[in-house]
Amino acid sequence: MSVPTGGAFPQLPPGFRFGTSTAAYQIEGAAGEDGRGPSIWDTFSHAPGRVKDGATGDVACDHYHRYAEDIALMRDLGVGGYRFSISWPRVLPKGRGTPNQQGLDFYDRLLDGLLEAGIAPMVTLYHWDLPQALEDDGGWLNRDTVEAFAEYAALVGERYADRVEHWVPVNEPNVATFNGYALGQHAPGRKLMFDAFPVAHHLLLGHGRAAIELRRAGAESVGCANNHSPMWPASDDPADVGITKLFDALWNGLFTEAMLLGRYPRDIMPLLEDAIQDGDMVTIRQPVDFYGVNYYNPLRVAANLDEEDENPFEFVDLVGYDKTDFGWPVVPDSLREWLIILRARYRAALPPIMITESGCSYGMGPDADGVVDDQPRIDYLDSHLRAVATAIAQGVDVRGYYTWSLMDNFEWAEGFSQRFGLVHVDYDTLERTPKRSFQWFAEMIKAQGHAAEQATG
Ligand code: GBH
Repeated sequence: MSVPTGGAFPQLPPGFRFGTSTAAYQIEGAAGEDGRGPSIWDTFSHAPGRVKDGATGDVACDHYHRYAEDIALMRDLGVGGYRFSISWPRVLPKGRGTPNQQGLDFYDRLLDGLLEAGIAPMVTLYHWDLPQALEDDGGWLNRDTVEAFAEYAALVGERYADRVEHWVPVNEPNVATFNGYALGQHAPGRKLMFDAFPVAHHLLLGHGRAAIELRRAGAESVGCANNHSPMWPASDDPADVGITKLFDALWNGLFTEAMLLGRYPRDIMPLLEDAIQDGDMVTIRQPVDFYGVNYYNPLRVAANLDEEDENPFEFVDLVGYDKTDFGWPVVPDSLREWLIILRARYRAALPPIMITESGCSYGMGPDADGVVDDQPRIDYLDSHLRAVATAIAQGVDVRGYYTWSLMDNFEWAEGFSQRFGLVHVDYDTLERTPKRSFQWFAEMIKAQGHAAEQATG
């Protein structure tokens, strides 16, 4: 198999954890089965015009029924870890109250199957599928949702803590706030712009309350999965530099500072202070055992000088870089850059880092021989793992890399049109076909610790 750079596989330190990542609504399907309640993503995807081609997660990858096959694939891949999310409305159809036993049983089967295959589970509690019943009461704008989330965390903590290696209370609270409540491209599709900030505070409170409940239930490792992008100003014009700083504070700073330091960046305090009650910042700053980074690409930011437009930010194309099929620039060194920035900003407050997502969308399917030749994904994984190795050599403590994603899946507003998987999914037959990147990832894992032999032949 051809290897893009250097002829050897990237080498990570002994004990480094390789894994794959997924989320419930994107893969499970079985949306109306076995007592699962509706989530905001069921509502959103069924509303006309919200998701590309009218796609929904009703069936998705049918992982709910095919989980055993998917575990077998991961055993072949040789990963030591698997990050997935629990569907809140599958275990609590109305978000709180009486649990759904069939839903709880499903995650028992999944966890037991993973452990039998020697794969350590990392479990996300909230990957954007809020029970619709809670949204009907205001969703994350309503502070009561935080208490419902804490009850849910206690329920699944008590049931599963003996089998879960790592916990992530909330996936990407920045995306949930901005894409879901400020801009409306994601469920629940609200366009509140700067009025969405209470959502950020409530998601952070949810993170803290869930961490407390999970630990009380015996969880040993609780972290986070925050989406980060290095922010590059579009020019050295002070307008662009200034607005880039502000967007960096909103996107990268707010959630991390609250979790690790128990405060909000001063510039954006005015947007949040009405939501803060006594004791909140202490609740949010729970000790985290690892800091999870979901990384995709850097952003080039400019000031939007059109004053009719409420949005002061403009995103400028990163010319000169390869793009994935999503149009996202491929800039591996910016992952290293972000890891270095995190360490410089948070120093002793920063726990060991896990890359909880990193991956790319390329659409190729099986050729005439049934082979899915996705060389660009191999290049992506190779170069990003090398960027992580370089960051480690430069002193950043990174312990794992969970690639997004195990298999092609429901890519939110893009429906099934963007494919991030190491495994191809045929959405008519639901047949799984490991891509060439899958073989590469498996060989890369096997080659750990053998760099010297390979390099010298
Ligand atoms: C993650 O979110 C999600 O956790 C996961 O569920 C999802 O499937 C996966 O990523 C892939 O999308 O301005 O064009 O340069 C990703 C959050 C935030 C990543 C915006 C890309 C900027 C794209 N995204 N970001 S662009």
